[in-house]
Amino acid sequence: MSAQIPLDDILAIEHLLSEDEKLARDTIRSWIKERYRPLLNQAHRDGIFPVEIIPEIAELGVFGANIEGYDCAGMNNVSYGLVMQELERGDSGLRSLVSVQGALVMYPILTFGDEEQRQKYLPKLAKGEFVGCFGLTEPMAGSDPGAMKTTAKKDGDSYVLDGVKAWITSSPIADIAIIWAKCVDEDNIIRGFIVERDFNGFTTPDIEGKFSLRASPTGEIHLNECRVPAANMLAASGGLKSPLSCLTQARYGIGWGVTGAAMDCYQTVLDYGLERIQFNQPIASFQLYQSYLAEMATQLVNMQLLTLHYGRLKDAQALSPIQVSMLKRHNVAAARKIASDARSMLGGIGITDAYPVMRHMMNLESVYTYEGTHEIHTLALGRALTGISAFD
Ligand code: TGC
Ligand code: FAD
Repeated sequence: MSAQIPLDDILAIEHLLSEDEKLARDTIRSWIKERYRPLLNQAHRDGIFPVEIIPEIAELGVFGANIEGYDCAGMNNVSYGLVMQELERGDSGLRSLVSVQGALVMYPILTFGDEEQRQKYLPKLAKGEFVGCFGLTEPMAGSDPGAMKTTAKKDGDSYVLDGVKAWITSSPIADIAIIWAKCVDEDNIIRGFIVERDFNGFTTPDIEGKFSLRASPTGEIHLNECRVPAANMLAASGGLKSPLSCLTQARYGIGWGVTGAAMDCYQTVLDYGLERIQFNQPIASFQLYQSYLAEMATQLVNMQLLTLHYGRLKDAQALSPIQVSMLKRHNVAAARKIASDARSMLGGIGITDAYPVMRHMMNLESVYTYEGTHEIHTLALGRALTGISAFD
């Protein structure tokens, strides 16, 4: 038997990270192992998110972790990415909660809101006293959000919102929602609104029957003549570009997050293959099993190189939306393949929750679809490379 080389040593990642970055990663990794993993299988079986743990998640400083001020941790974007990686090493549903809160709720309030709105909402969101959600998708407007039907009509000091949002992460437990609507009095320009749970005409029915992201609440949002104070409009938002720029923040975190899920699948099948005996030898001794592991390790190193390089670019404020499209598209597809191969490498037991792999595999089906499907990112890249839009 020759010496085993840990995956981390192939990239030599430890040499590329600062002490603060390693601390952020290791803190979340331990918390997931000690606190979240023990809750996870039951939560997944029951199809619920364990909301009682939200204050503890907030204590870790992960909500809006890359935002400065407003009780946020003010991490750099590599630390933030490593946090996402470790959360999703646990479960994509947990990473979804955290990335929606930070990138899709806190980011638009910070970027498009006024100081009063920031002071009112951001510290509460950072401390987990409020949970937020992001309503862009509609039943008839998924990949093409510009086709949304939700409207906002000015009426005195309020806007009246009407419409239905579909597939909204955290909506069933949310205290506030960022709703994107067409302002009918302003030539249908798209603007964001902060809608609070107790505003009349706001309801959030659950979506039932999910096989994926079972430990994450997903619902609709119904806006039925929902009256929202004009002061809750995000006045600096305007046009489809505003919600799309939030998606760029969330997609960046997803690129890191799925790397964690894939690492968990790889480590599981590496350990399993060394223990599991068939034909009188560990299955990891067979060339076909080693071929799978070699491919996974290569993909994981590629994924980490992309995240780290783009993380450093983001910290230098030099990361573009199209680079983020490439990151999301590449890393999610790679993670999905790793999870699927890992499932097969576990044999029959791989279809149960004795191992985390099938849960990751099912979760990654959602991640492949949300935040821009794989095909939409293919076309976004195709448009950027050729200068020809396939959408028009
Ligand atoms: P298009 O003409 O391309 O763009 C309109 C304006 O927006 C700008 N833009 C972006 N800005 C920042 N970031 C991006 N990623 C951007 N993409 C485009 C663009 O420059 C333009 O600006 P301007 O100044 O010229 O007006 O718009 P289009 O209608 O052709 O659509 C393009 C397309 C299809 C790529 C886009 O609409 C798209 O990304 N579709 C996918 C929709 C999507 O990703 N939905 C996600 C919903 S949220 C979600 O899934 C949360 S899951 C959360 C979780 O649980 O983690
Ligand atoms: P469609 O747009 O109808 O696409 C169906 C298929 O057609 C896909 O394979 C797609 O790639 C393909 N397709 C569409 N257009 C083209 C084209 N031009 N060329 C080639 N193929 C094309 N949304 C939110 O706003 N907030 C959330 O918090 C949120 N959370 C989600 C959580 C989960 C678990 C899921 C599953 C979704 C969530 N979404 C959320 C919605 C998500 O962003 C959409 O599902 C996604 O954008 C795709 O839209 P759609 O489901 O309507 O599919």
